Amino acid sequence: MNSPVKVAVTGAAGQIGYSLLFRIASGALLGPDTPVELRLLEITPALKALEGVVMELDDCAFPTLAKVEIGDDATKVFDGVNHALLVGARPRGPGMERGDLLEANGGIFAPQGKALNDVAADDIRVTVTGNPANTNALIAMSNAPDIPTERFSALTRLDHNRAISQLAAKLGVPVTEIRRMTIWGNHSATQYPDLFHAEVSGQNAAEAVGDQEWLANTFIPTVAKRGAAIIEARGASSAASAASATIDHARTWVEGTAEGDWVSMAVRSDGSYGVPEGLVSSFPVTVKDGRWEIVQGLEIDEFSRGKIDASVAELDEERKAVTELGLL
Ligand code: NAX
Repeated sequence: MNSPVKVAVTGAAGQIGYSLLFRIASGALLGPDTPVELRLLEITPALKALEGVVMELDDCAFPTLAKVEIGDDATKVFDGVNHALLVGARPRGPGMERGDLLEANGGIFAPQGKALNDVAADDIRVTVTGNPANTNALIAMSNAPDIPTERFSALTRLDHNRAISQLAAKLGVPVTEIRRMTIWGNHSATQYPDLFHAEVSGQNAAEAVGDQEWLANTFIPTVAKRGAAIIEARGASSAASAASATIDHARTWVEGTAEGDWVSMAVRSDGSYGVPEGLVSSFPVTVKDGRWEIVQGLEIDEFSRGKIDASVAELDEERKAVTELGLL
């Protein structure tokens, strides 16, 4: 057995946490040979509920779960952590404007970024799931000047997985036949799931579909509005699938992408594909030896350009708003 890896999860007593913690503890993130030490952060009123979740974790007797620590102080909980999965966030309440939402989340992600900066391990990797995920990641990154910016990312893997699943269902093929899916832009309804560079059994996906009408008017909105459809059906937002995607994202970051394939991650833009530098935007990335790289050289046609630009414009507005709020 290797020595334990410390994985922090915030919002650990929430819905996503209830699925995520058990998957991590059972080895789904780091494999059967790597023990995990869970560091769970919650707000004070949720600590009692979190104690109950920890009792259940104990009751699973997971061979890979070395230790669990909980608390409401980020500086203690993040001490020495190797992975930080930032799930806890402030949801939009009744009458809340977007600016209020960004401000409330700034109050969470700025101090968490500072705490990570001060106490996390040198190899820290940060994945932001809590919404608005891209801009929350930007806030955390900006408040952690000593952590390399490439160690911050936001989750668009759930959108990526949804896109793969919708395409596989349309073509009647297993999901394993689909490669090179890309989500561009923001994890929001403006995101752009791109079939022009995806492949199905080695064939271009847009050509395999052969139906621009379906692509533009069914596929894209179905993927982009899937979160709302789940709320409508389940009466609660996606939780198990979001936890699963969070694990996929963090695991790919450790293990790398398969040869010839890529995944979607929201990472700091270096200006690639005309996305303004510094925005945390979703791109196609390959990962090797724990480092991601934006896939270069994809041809972007007019249709895709318009969709990417619209989502990136939203990110740019969010950045302006949090800059004005003094959160960066
Ligand atoms: P819940 O409301 O069930 O849980 C959130 C938890 O975070 C609560 O227990 C709360 O006490 C805790 N929390 C709040 N502020 C905190 C702080 N400062 N420090 C630590 N914990 C804090 O939400 P859940 O359904 O688990 O969703 C969590 C977040 O994921 C939400 O922001 C949600 O919008 C976002 N999602 C992101 C997705 C993605 O693909 N990026 C998809 C699923 C999900 O919608």
